[in-house]
Formats: sequence, structure tokens, C-alpha cells
Amino acid sequence: MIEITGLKLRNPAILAAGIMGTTGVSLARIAWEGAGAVVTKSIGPEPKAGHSNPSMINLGYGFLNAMGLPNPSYPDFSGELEIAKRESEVPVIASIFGGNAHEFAVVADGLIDAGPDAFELNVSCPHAQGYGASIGCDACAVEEIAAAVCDVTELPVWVKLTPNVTDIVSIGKAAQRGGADAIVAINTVRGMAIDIHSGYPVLGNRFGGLSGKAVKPVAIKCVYDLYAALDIPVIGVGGISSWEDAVEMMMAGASAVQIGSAVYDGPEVFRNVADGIEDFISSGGYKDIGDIVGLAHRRT
Ligand code: RRO
Repeated sequence: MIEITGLKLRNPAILAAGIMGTTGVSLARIAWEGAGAVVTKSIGPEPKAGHSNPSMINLGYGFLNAMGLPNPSYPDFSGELEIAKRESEVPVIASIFGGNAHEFAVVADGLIDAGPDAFELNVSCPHAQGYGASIGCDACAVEEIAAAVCDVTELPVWVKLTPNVTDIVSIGKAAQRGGADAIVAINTVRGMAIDIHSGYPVLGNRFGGLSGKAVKPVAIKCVYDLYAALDIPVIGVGGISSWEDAVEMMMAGASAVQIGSAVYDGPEVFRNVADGIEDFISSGGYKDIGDIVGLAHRRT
């Protein structure tokens, strides 16, 4: 059992936003598979169809996606959130997005009655015009968005950051100033693939965000730097597919981890990661998870 931003989690392996998060039943399925908490697909103020296909490709060492924030909008998602809450015995976190602070607040406010346990503010989609990374690179905007959502809810507010910035710590500090209870790092790394036979970019949107094994070292460094600079917990995400990856992320400073791309290899990843962390703690002579969170900072 761990506690993060006041939420009690049976283990620190959380489903990341965007994977299996579009319906209440798919979220519940991941909870049944052993996840400590689940995060929904990002939900916004208006229905969005998303980018044209192909919207996701498997590069072998990671996935490149440009889904384009497809979602039914918050009024139409409330029912799914209610199902996720009813069917899962773990915290359900609503990932939300908007074009500005007001829209974020409207979406959060509109979802509160469906009963989420926390909000995750997605200010970091790398390829969504008017949303995401353009906002997530702007410290003032991030502070304003966090503050606006904190104004409409008492629930914990997590802010998910983009690695596509020169100084992720300054953005993390802005989120903290705005009242964020935790930082989630990282969203996907902006990238592109080109088909050499036709010369066309492969993704319908031409570019997208890279996730999976390839981004783990980027995520580890971001979490390491954020942990050193902030007073709020950091939740690590990026390339975690085994308990060893999760322990490494925790040693960088993550209080919990999120798992996304690895779910495509099977949802048993949550149980494997949770059990592996627990065995590592008990067999390594550590008292509890707190002993390994940020351990790399103490090894000088
Ligand atoms: O929907 C997407 O294309 C998407 C989102 Br919202 C995000 O936050 N990160 C990402 O890689 N894709």
C-alpha cells in the first residue's frame, strides 16, 4: 500500500493516460489485472475525432503516435467514468485537456459528479494544435491552468509534463506554484518517421510522439531533475515494461510509476511490476518503498 497526494494505492503501478482509457470497462479491466490506479484517456471540452490514420506505428523500440486527442468530450464521457468507478476497486484519475485555463476548469468541474479520485492535467500532448505542448512549454500558462483547476476542486491535481522543452524543471515549478499536488513526467517525445519508398511521412499527422523503451532514459533524467527541484511527488512514466524499469524510475525520484506502451504486450505487466517491486524491497533489506524513492540522489 502506498499513499500519494492523499490517495491510497494498493501498489505503485498505475495505468498511464491514453491506453485502454476510453471506456469504463477497459479501465476496470486494467484494475482487475492488478494496476494500483488507472488514468483515463484525455478528455476535453468538445468532441474530437482525432488525426487521420495511420495514427500509431510500432517502431520495434517504441511506438510513434499522433492520435490527436480523440474523445467524446466531458459530458459524453461522464457515464464511462461512472462505470470505471463502479467496477474498479482502485482510484480512477481523470486526464483532462483544454485550450486554456478556463477550458481546463470547465472540464474538471463537469466531471466532478462522475466521481473521479483525482485529475491529471494534460498540458503536454506533442502534436495537438492549440492544446498540449504549446501550452506545456509556457510556464505562466501551466501555473494558470493548475490554479484554475485547483479553484474548482478539492481533489488532488496532477500535472503531466512534456519532455519537449529545454527546462522541464521550470515548468514543474510553475505547476507547483499553481497548486499541483503531483507532477507526472513524461508525455511522449516529439518524433517522426518517413517511408523511404514513397518519401511520405508515415503518420497521418506527419509527426507525433514517441513512447516505449526508447524514451526511458529521457524520462529517468526528467524525473531525476524534477525530484531534486520540487517539494511535491513525481510520478514517473516513459518506457517502463518491467519491475526493474520501475525500480530504476523510483531510484530517480518517482513515488509511483505509470505504464502505457507495455500494456500492448499484455496487461499482466501491472501484476508483474507490482510483485517485482515488492520482492525487490523485501529481499534487498529496504524498509519500504520510501527507501528507494530518490536513492540515486543519495549515492554521491
Ligand atoms: O491523443 C494523442 O494523440 C496523444 C495525447 Br492526448 C498525449 O498526451 N500524448 C500522445 O502521445 N498522444
